[in-house]
Amino acid sequence: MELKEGLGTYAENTWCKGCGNFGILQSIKESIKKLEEKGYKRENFAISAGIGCHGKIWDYLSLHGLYSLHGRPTATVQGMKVANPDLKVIAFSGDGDALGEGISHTIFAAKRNSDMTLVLHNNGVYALTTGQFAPTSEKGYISPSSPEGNPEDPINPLVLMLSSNATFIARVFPGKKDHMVNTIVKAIEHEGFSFVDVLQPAVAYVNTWPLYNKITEIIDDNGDDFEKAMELAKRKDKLSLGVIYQNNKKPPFHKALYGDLHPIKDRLSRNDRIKKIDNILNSI
Ligand SMILES: Cc1ncc(C[n+]2csc(CCOP(=O)(O)OP(=O)(O)O)c2C)c(N)n1
Ligand code: SF4
Ligand SMILES: [Mg+2]
Repeated sequence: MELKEGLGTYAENTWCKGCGNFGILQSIKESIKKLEEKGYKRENFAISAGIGCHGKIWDYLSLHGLYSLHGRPTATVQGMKVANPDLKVIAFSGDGDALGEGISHTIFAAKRNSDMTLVLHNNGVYALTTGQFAPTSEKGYISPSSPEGNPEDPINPLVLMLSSNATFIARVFPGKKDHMVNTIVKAIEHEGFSFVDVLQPAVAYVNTWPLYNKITEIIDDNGDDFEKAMELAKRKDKLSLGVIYQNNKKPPFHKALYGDLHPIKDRLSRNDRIKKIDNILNSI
């Protein structure tokens, strides 16, 4: 596939006017450009996306990748990375996608420290399917599936990721774009699992722009202080933006699995593979 210079595509954009997804798309484009300036190659980025309004970002980015099933973009990019460790892989996932249908993939990618970035389009709603309450919807949220108000408490994605041993956890807001771009660059450069919780207004359902503009606060990067990270994740008076937690001591999954082997470059020839299999069979 030929990659477009400006990272955009010819696909018609069908997001609602004012949707926070526009800020995510723009921030990703700027982040990729910054990474290219640092020497990363465009052809070595690979992306996947789930199903939902967020998933359309796949159509709007001229990058290599594979459109996934609902809840499976994280599984998809992990496969890409394990097969080709040269890649920088990014999964775009909705709050329903990553914390509902695909929650086990999200937890296990963090647990095994897969070298990937998960961008969570956290709009607190199943947006594409007309606004049903999602895992991060506020209690009391009135929707087609909760006409009397959502009876459940929301999942806190940052607390979930800390408990799952994610090695990089950040929160960003498209209303603070330069900060968002710089944080996404840090997330993609992190060697291991990086989780970026994006506070994404879905204006068609709840216009959270004014609220997030008011209660978000940019913090200094926290580093690997786990207790402080939990405090920041649970804080309610303000929503902290920035790197909530980063731990560089754990090896990424593919290195723990096969060290410096490169499954593509170090691939055995057909004859060598047959010989190896013969040896195994003969030794039984
Ligand atoms: C296995 C499966 N279950 C349900 C659906 C229907 N479905 C498509 S999009 C969607 C909502 C997605 O919500 P979210 O992941 O939060 O993305 P958003 O639209 O909010 O960006 C659902 C339930 C589906 N496509 N596949
Ligand atoms: S329904 Fe919500 S998430 Fe989907 S495009 Fe419209 S504003 Fe954005
Ligand atoms: Mg959603």
